[in-house]
Amino acid sequence: VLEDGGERSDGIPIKPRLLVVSNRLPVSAVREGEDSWTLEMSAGGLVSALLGVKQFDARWIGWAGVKVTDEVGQKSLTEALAAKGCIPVFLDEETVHQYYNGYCNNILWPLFHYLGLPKEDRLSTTRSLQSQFAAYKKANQMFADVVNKHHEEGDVVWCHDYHLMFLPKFLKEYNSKMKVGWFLHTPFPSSEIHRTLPSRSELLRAVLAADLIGFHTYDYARHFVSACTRVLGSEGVPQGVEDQGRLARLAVFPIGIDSDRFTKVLELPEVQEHIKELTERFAGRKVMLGVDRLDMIKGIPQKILAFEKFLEENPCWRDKVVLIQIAVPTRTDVPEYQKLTSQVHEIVGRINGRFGTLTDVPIHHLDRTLGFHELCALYSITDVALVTSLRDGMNLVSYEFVACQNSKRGVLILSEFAGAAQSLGAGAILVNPWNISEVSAAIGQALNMSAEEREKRHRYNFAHVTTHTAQRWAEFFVSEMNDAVIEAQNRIRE
Ligand code: ADQ
Repeated sequence: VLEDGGERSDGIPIKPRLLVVSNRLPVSAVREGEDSWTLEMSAGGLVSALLGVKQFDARWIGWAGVKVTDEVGQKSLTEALAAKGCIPVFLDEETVHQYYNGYCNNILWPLFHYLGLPKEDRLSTTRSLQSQFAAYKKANQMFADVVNKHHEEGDVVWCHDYHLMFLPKFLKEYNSKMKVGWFLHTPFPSSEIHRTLPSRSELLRAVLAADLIGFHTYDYARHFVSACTRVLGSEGVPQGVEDQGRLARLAVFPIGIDSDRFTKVLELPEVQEHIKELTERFAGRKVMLGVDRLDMIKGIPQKILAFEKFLEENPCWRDKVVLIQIAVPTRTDVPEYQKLTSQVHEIVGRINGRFGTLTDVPIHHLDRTLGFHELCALYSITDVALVTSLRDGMNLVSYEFVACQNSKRGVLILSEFAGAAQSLGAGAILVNPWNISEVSAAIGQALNMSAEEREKRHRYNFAHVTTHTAQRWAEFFVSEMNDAVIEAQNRIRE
């Protein structure tokens, strides 16, 4: 998965070593025999972005998404992953349940996306919050143990996301000189939301142990500083946050994609073949596309309801437009996600029943991951992409769509609550995804847009996507981190 660093003849590594730490490794492991494994790439924003990062000698540390308790299994999986530059953290079932399904997915994820804390009866919530928080800390400690074991002097450790907010603190407890950065891929919510969390102070302090803290947008960084000043009484300064006599640097690093990977793949004969097939299949119809993990933050029901409204109000378009919604199921153990799946199926079934004919339906809904070639072909034949996240840290699907649109110049309808609205806003049609009428009107505007206008908007977004890449994002973060560490050392000397 990750490229080898290699050495110069004098033994000095060509590329700096980077330890990327995230909850999940970029691969999922499936056990085939006692000591044999198949490794499959997993879908997701962080994976897509870091695949584009080639300038470091990177190791990736994380959970392989599988329960392995026996020694033979752990050893063989460690070896299989090592060949891909990956190092596993083994989490037991109870920890996964309490830390991952519980505190991460049921508490932090909804809270950071403004969906609030769970609404069951308060007392049981408080009790389960306490045990899930304990499991969260325990899991973070397990990650810290593995990182510490593999850390070599000079390595840069880059911790990712809300799963690992305690990691900077635990790593610094092991070794105060370790270069530690932390980046949040989700929004950081308004301090008024964050302060409802019972463990609000501990979480903030744990993150503040990092040398550098990064966010996708200024708003998220501002919310974080407000939370620190209001909850901890720490001081916001131009470089970051000063807390208990120590400065944690804060900066904004909007993520991007490896745009070349997308533009190049479109030239491959097999992708051209896919494009031809899809074009023939949907001839005479405009294609609208949604690609999302099936998650409540992605606003999939809202998007489909807006499409229904559009069909309702524009009968002339009924047999001239199709919505393809690709929704890859995630977190399938969590009841909320199971409910969402049924809800989406129900709405799609109803609309297809209402507007479908014997030979065709207006919505093609797929509950699965698409291969990279298939996905790029689909992006490239799309006339209108619909990204209607209720909240989204950035949203890379919008970037990927733009990267694949150099021949078609399709239109992007983008939620104003996605971080990407701040970078692609000038080229996209921005919408409030909660306002079904507004989204329906945007669909009409996009489908009827003149070629000239589409060209202008596409050019703007394409220039952004191809210059603000994943590589640039990572380079910028790591170089800022080196600066932060040097600055901190100078301060100690003074
Ligand atoms: P995600 O919530 O996973 O990421 P997003 O940024 O849109 O959201 O990335 C999804 C990725 O998964 C894309 O690369 C997309 O191609 C892929 N994907 C989704 N559905 C797929 C399918 N059915 N088949 C194949 N591939 C599929 C989190 C945050 C985002 C933030 C990223 C990166 O929630 O806001 O942009 O991290 O920081």
